[in-house]
Amino acid sequence: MSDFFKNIPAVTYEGPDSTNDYAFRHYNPDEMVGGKRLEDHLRFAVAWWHSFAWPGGDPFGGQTFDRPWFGDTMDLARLKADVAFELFAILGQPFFCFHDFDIRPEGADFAESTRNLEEIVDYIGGKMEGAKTKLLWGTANLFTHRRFMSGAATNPDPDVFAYSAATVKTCMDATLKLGGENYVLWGGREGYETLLNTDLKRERDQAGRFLQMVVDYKHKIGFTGTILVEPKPQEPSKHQYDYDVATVYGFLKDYGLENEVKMNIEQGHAILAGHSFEHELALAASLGILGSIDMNRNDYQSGWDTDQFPNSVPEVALAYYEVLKAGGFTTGGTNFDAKIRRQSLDPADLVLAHVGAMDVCARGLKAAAAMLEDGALEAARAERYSGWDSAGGKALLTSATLDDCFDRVIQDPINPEPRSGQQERLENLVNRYV
Ligand code: XLS
Ligand code: NI
Ligand code: NI
Repeated sequence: MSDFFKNIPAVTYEGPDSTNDYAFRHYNPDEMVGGKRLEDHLRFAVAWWHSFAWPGGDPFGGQTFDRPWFGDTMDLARLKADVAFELFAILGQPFFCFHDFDIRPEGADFAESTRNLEEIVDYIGGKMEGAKTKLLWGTANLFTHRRFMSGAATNPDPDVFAYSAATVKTCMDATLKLGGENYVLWGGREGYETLLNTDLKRERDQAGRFLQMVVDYKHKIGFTGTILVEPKPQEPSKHQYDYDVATVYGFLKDYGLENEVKMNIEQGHAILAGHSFEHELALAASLGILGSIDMNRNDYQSGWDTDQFPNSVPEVALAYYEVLKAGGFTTGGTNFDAKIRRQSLDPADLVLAHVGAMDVCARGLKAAAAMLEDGALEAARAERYSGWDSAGGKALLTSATLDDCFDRVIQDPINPEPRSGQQERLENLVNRYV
């Protein structure tokens, strides 16, 4: 046991009236919602990079956090893992997520980095044996080191492509070994700074080939989890190729991977792309590629990916509404891809950030489940499109030609009457629940 979280108790459910900082007011893991435990609906995960690896820097200032595990040795990597599992135990956290770069020190060369990764993966595996916390997903950090500054798979230098592919192999091996339920690819540097030096067609083909290699390797090693791509429009690249769900779907179709890969959708990335979170979730669900979510929130004034912990129940409720409507998570979950602010120095800040976020998500999910159960939103939606269930409506989508439409409009005759979209009524309906 480290003494990092000394005097911080395990957090349990005490109900809405509790005034204890270290209590859940809404997240009761065992509460049954629509026939399923709340914990099994939400499938919360802690993100290793934000909670244990991030030093608190911003573009104008460096490290603010003073953590006893900061440094580049294996001993410190093990201490970091110890503290991580202490946080998981305090929160009763069912899952965590990691990049290779978060859990192991970078070696002098690829072979040493790989040895470090294997050693720390064994150590983490040992810790998982005595804990309830499982791995939601693993991923490779193909964006921090300077070798990736011009991209990983989409680098103009094929050696960087090969290095990146080898790195992903080691991270998929690590994910398989730890029983991970998904493997994520987020392409922070898969994009460009300036079109003047960029061959878009080549880079897109390189990305398609890379993803195909990942899928092939998944099948080769018998990884039964889900491969997830995480869209984001920009940052750190000026333009990122996996811009949003629609763009990634087109890309998957082009390379024949739409049945192999699903989406990990992040709140802040959706906003950066000019969408709402629920838009991205609804679109992915409609395309059959909704996999998992990275839960966070941006600062709406800065317009940047600030990765704050979620704290708006109405926003979160609309997101979970789309998740539940799509049937809920299977291998996916709610990963808190969120970091405390750089002035939040205390161990308590790290704990309380998660406590609040878990409560916000629990309230949101319960509101979403009640809205679905009520059925009024879906009934209004179905009614709005009910004309398409008629014989004439169905014919339009199958056999009818422009001539048929012309004849029908003349003969029936058709003279459509506009109908209210009832937006305010539906907004009032949602507000009864959130
Ligand atoms: C960065 C991304 C990153 C991915 C994992 O914006 O959200 O944290 O989730 O590489
Ligand atoms: Ni992000
Ligand atoms: Ni993310």
